[in-house]
Amino acid sequence: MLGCSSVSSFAQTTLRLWNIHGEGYPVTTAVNWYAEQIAKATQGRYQVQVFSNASLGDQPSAVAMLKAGDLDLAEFSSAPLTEAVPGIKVLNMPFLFHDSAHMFRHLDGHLGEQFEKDLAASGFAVLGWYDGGARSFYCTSPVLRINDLAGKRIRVQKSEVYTELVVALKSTPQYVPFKEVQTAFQEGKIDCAENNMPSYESTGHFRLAKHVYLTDHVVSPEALVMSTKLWSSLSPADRTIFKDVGLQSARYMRELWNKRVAQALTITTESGSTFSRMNDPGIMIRRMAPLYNKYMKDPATYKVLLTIIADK
Ligand code: GTR
Repeated sequence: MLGCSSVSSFAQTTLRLWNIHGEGYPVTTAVNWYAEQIAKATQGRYQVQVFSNASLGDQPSAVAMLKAGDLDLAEFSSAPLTEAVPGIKVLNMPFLFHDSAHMFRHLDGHLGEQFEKDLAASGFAVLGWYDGGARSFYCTSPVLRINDLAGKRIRVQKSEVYTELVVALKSTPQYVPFKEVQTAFQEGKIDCAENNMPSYESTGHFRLAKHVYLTDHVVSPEALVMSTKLWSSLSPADRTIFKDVGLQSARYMRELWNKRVAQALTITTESGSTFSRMNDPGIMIRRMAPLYNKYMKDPATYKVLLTIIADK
């Protein structure tokens, strides 16, 4: 947080917001909107400076910086957050949420409140849940069935659940920062990656890995968060402003997201990507048994898992 005295009668504080995506991506548009609205709602007392494109470092280091209070705000996906907060690990579980609507029914309700408490206790005050969509695999060679993924080097985020998921498919997980995946494809260091369609398109990965295997294996959220260090220094009135505007930005992001998914499919199809849908999800779900067994036994996750499974 940079405190600067302004020439006017009130103090102005500049906050730094970290974001991984580039201009035009739904997350970026929503956090830019957030910055503008915060300036308006606080009559300029707070200015949010948005650093997009991971210009302040990759996502795992930004998570550590925010936790330490060296960053004020950020938009993170659930994978690096779950590394910092084991209580929310189920948010990356394969085939848990059917789709974003199912996920938000839980996140906008009691479970969301519980996740927010867990996150706050670890240094992250949630201002809004954004959509991370449904993730699928994409590869440099055709994938028509699950067994075609076996033996492939698959780029994943550095996260326990994603690692286990790929190992359960008999593939080799490769940790590559998001911004380096393109180079890893170009240099032949990976055969596949997995992501949602807007990221597949916005990163240009679709030009290098044309074969999409539509599995929707993880439907997960992202979150706009503030460091709890900053949150606890705010007045109750300012907390209300930061949270209310955060919730509005999340609604805005979710609308933009749905449009962007459709747009990404059109762009990648027109450029020659091929899509094959997994015919029998049951086969992949059965492969995930080691993960379900593990997290059903883990005291940090089993209650939440049961709650979601009971309300499918
Ligand atoms: C994207 C997500 C990013 C990052 C990326 C990745 O979908 O929005 O925050 O997590 O995936 O795979 O590294």
